Amino acid sequence: MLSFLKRFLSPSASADPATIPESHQVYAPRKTTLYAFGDIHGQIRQLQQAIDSIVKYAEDDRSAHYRSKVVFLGDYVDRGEDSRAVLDGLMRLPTIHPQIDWIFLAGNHEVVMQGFLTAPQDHLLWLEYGGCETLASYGVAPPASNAHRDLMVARDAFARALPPAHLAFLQSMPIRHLAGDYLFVHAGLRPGIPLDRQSQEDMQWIRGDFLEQPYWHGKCVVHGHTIEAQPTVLPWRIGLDTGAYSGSPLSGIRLRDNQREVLSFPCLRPF
Ligand SMILES: [Mn+2]
Repeated sequence: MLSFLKRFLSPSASADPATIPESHQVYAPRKTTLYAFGDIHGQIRQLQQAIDSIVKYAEDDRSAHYRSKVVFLGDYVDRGEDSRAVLDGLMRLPTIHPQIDWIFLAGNHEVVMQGFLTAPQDHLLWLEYGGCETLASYGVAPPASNAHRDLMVARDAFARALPPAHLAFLQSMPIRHLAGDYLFVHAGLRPGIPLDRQSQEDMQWIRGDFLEQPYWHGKCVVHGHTIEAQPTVLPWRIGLDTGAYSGSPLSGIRLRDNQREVLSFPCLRPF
């Protein structure tokens, strides 16, 4: 009772950057179960398992009078074979399961994919980092070379093949999401910068400067982007990119009150 009262009076963990709270002091919003999933990168079968599992969990949430909110942490496309199917599957979720709140953050791969559509010459890296697999999933041949003319041919074919609803879905994705003591973002945050002054580039691309030193950002940061062998569950950050595209599990987490449960969906295809 005392702990409930304490939480009621002071519902959020400390905002002092020098003080990292204990895990049990970090709370999901009241009466809401949060779910988050790391980088999917075109792995439709693991995504489907994750969705089936969430839908079951959400029934439990409902009977316990909790709302269910699911945050996908970005990087839906590239590297894996089924980027198109992954985007298709994700964008339908709010219609199929309206009882669940669905949030789809933009990862750096979603940014670069859209960059290729506007200025392919400036986004050649996309082709090296899995963009050719995404083009193939839309039935588009990769550029024959990096010559401007070949790039424009591939870009135009991609623009024709990409359904307007997919483009609108990509353009609608927020960069970050706040819920209780948790901040969801694709890559991480820059230490020493207030939450409302973090740059979009850092939130979608940062690695070492965020990961190397424990730092309390005023929220526990739930992120993907940098592959780790296991989900990393620390008081100040939760890293969920376990490299699903390379035959490893797709990782997620379930956050309710001050409890944390790791979710794991193994690769089913031969690798
Ligand atoms: Mn990624």
